[in-house]
Amino acid sequence: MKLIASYTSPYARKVRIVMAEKRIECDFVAENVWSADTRVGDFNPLGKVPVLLLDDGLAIYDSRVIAEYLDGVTPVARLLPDGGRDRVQVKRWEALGDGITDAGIAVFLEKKRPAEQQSADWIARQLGKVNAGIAAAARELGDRDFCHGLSLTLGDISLACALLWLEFRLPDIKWREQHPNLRAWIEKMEARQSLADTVPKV
Ligand SMILES: N[C@@H](CCC(=O)N[C@@H](CS)C(=O)NCC(=O)O)C(=O)O
Repeated sequence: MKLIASYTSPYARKVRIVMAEKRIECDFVAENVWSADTRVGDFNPLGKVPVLLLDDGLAIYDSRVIAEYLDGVTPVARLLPDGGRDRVQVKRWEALGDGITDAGIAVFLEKKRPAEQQSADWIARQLGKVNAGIAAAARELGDRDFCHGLSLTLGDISLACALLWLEFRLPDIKWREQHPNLRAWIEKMEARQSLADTVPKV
């Protein structure tokens, strides 16, 4: 099994944390999707990472599908409840985390365009989603240790990857200062070996 990914992708980090928590061994294949000679399209027609390449040749994308697949590979450290409303609630947290990341990446990419081509309206629209998403996460988390239930789930992993990617790429968004409960929660998350081992590197 190979994970085709980059060391900076927040979606790939989600998958790497899932693997670490569940003690799943996997080869890492570094891929720069922005380089002209990227081969990522051979595995994912959407040209995005992460992609999980199984030993039988099946290429799985995107990160949510990969995470769900991995959670079923071993019962160690289950990250998704079996079904029902609990599973939906964890997937909803995952959607919130991923959605914050999606909007943050839209801002980051727009800001990389030449200044005269950038749209201030587009940036403001996407920043609105980032800030509303963070506020909702803070409100719904409250003082709990985990997004849902009494143990780590995919919801916590997705939200942590989103917030830590924002801090890495869009440090003007001061979510730690604005939301002390998110700060307390992320400090506990960052103490996990799986997060320490997957800090983005350029
Ligand atoms: N929804 C996808 C998003 C994946 C994604 O957008 N990955 C970025 C890297 S962080 C990418 O490969 N972008 C290349 C592109 O959009 O062309 C997932 O969860 O895996």
